[in-house]
Amino acid sequence: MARRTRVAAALLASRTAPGAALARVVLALWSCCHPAGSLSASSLDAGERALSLHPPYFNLAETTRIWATATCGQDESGRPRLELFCKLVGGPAASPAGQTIQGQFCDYCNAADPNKAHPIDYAIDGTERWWQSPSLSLGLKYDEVNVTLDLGQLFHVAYVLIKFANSPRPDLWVLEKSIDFGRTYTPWQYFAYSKAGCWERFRKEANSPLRKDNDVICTTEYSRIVPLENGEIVISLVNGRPGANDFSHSSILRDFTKATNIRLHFLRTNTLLGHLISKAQRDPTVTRRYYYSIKDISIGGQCVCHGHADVCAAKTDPDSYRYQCECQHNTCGETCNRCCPGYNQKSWQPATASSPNLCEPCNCHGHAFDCYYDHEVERRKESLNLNGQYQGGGVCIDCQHNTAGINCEKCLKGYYRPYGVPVTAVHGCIPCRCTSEHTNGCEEGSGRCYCKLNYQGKACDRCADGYHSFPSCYRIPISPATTQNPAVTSPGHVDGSRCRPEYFGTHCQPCQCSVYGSYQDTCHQTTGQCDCRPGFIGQQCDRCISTSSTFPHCQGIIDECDPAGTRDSYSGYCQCLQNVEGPTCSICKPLYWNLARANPYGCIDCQCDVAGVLSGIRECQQLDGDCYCKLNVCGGPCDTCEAGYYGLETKNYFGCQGCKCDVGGSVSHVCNDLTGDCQCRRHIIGKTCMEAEKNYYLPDLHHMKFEIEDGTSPNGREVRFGYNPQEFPGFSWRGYVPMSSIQNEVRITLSVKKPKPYLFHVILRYINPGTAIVSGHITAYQSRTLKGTHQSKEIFFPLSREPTFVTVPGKGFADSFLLGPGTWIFKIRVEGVLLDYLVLLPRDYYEASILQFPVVQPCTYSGYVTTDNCLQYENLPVNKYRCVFGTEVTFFLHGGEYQKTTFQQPTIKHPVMSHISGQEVNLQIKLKVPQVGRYVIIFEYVTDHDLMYVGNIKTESIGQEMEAKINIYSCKYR
Ligand SMILES: [Ca+2]
Ligand SMILES: [Ca+2]
Repeated sequence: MARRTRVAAALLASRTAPGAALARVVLALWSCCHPAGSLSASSLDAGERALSLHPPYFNLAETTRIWATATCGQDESGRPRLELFCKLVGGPAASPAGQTIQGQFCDYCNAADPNKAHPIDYAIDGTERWWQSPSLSLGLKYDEVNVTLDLGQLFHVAYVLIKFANSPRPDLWVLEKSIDFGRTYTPWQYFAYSKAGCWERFRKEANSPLRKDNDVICTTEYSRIVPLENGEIVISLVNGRPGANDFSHSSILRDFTKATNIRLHFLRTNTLLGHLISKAQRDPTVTRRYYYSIKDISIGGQCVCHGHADVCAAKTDPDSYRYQCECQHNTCGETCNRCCPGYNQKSWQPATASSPNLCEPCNCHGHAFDCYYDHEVERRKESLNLNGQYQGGGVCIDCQHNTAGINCEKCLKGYYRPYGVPVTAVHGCIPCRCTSEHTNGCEEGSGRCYCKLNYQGKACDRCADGYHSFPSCYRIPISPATTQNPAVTSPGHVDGSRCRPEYFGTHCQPCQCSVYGSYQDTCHQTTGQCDCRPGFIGQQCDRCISTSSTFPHCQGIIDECDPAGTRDSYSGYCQCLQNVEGPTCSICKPLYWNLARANPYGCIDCQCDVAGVLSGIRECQQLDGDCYCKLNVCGGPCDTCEAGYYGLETKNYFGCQGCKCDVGGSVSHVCNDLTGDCQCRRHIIGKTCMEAEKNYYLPDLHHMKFEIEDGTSPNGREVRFGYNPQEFPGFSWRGYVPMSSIQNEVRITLSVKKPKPYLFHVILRYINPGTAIVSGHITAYQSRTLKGTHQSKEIFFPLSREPTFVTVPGKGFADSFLLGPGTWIFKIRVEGVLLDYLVLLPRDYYEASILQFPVVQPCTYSGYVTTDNCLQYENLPVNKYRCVFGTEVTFFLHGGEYQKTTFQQPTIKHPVMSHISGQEVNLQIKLKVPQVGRYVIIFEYVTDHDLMYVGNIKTESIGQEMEAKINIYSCKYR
């Protein structure tokens, strides 16, 4: 394992950080020469908000659909036609493009000619082109023309701006709106040339002041004949009205401005001295000058979001609504016109300037996702809100987990919630332990069965008084003459003298302890006093101590309740948060730990790897969250095998197994922690590195073995040899050579394939069946000519009737033969032993020279693996602490820009690490802090730079920031 340098940066206290919070560590690396810049990791909400929200205004006409009932240059069915028209204004010089007829400037409309067409689209196209209606020369019916704009959805319209083109503004017309997508229209504003016109046509007083938010007025201002061209009409639907300054408060004005469609209903064209020249004369030289023309229509509006959205964005997949409110305040719907599912504790209302009218979540105690609002429930104060008050009318829908009730606060019939189990507990409602045919469910808290009329007993497994023959339990006929059936005793009696636990007194009356006020349903044997919870008194614990409280809600803070684990002490006993238990809510439930106020459920989940913990469940220590690891398992969550172990699996009850890597065949004793595969040396294979690769073999100590029976006598003949296993058990190859007076010398020819002279021990396998140590001589030589290579040694064969080995020479420390490459002859002279084979043992096998090589140089980091002998330093293991790997870094900034993190493995001995280069690099790391406390942050890195860098560290937890610096030294060694 190559060395990665670590820097212990700074002591960082996260005292205020809540235990389970995700602390964000922001690591910024700067070159030493750069001043530390500022680093902002979060943008917080800016200041105060208005209570009602409004999306911005925009020009609705840009995206609207538009059509007109008649258009110049096309007939009723839309076919092109040539139409002559003249302008009311000007003389010959007015426009060079047209022609002059009797002193008038005239031109043609033609839908087929792009230069002469005036389709209605030109009214909203943003250019100088214009829409034009047919002139009255084609018929007086063209006095009345409609231009309709379909906004596509409901908007608030604040103003309408119309620019006319080559004709004057209309004499008489109505601006109309629809809020039902064009089915019906109502007038928005009337326009007439004269006050008389207002009255005669619309029964409206002209130019009357705006008194009400929904006044529909008649205006004469915009019907004057001048200007003859390019006149404008500005219609404000909000300004000047009483509610204009407080739009969100005036529902009347809000409704008045709503529209899905807008219609310009033109009734009469303006005429030059119109009262003098009668249209009815049908003089075309006059009437071809009368028509409508519009250059541009703008509509200022905003989405209708009922004050619950300040953004209204275009949708990508348009259906009915193209712009969608981004609803806030827990509202939903295209116009934020209803509360979101689960938020119906109060009735929906639009937001106003003084109140956002938030939709409140229902309190279903975690047992339902949705609810509806019921006015009657609110009136009767039956629905509990999240603050524990009976306010609002939310009724939970589809209570889960065998719960029922308006707030899913009760158990279904046939289920009960034992004492002390909080109402939020997921599996709080458990089945009644009662036989269903004799009972009507059971009591909340105690689970005591409610017996049917003719049954009694804790499990309703006996007949009630006056009934007999369980399980039928027939009624005993009442007869004053007979005594009580002796089989039926008093229900509370046990063997006639003592009462059962739930009964008391001489007559064994039932205790009748209150479910709400008492701990259990047993009472004092003689007094009948039940065991009351704090805040409750009375024999049956059915009254409150405090006179200001009403039973069963005996309020009052109970001192003993642990504030970190208590949701409420409302009913006079400690009501624990979801993951807390105990009479004072001071203990985390099994599988949870770290009781702290900051935890919404009191305690947080144990983070244990099920495969690595002893019990097989995620149980951890209450205070530090440490899991109970199996043997040879480490890491805080018990998710890692210790080095040298593998196989973290649930079924491995005894933890990780040892790697079993062969000492000789593997590189190290550490194996893959999942598969157990060891890292083998060259040409070695197998899970534990014990097999040779194909075409290789594993040499044993005797792999340079030479059989004596293959040798020759001094005269070059083959030796005589024996092969009797009784004489030489387990002989090798063909047999063994008995050395005797008649055969006292044998010569073995062998070849040494070492590249240079090498030291060998010589070992012989033999049996000495005699009665004394036998001595002999062994001589090695290459040929008779090379005298200098002669090496002769005395050899002793101790007594041995079993095959055994002797190393030459056999006394004291072994001496060696120096054998160079080539053919060698070994001459053995001895009498009285049986020889099996000879072994040459190279010195590597007995000297372990590599172990004698003194290594003092630390290995340097060079970006590649060197085979030089160097000493590798390793860091102390820290893998049992929380860590974030470089590969988990979310992103980093480079020169202020987001960049994708790149990964690199510096050498194969390094892990994959996050690669950082350049200056002013920001790295953002999210680290899970197990609990509140003081921590040291350690960074592990590799660098091939010789400079020292300074990094700024900023840690950020909820609302808390801390800063520190680290020095990133050059890291030459690995
Ligand atoms: Ca235009
Ligand atoms: Ca042999």
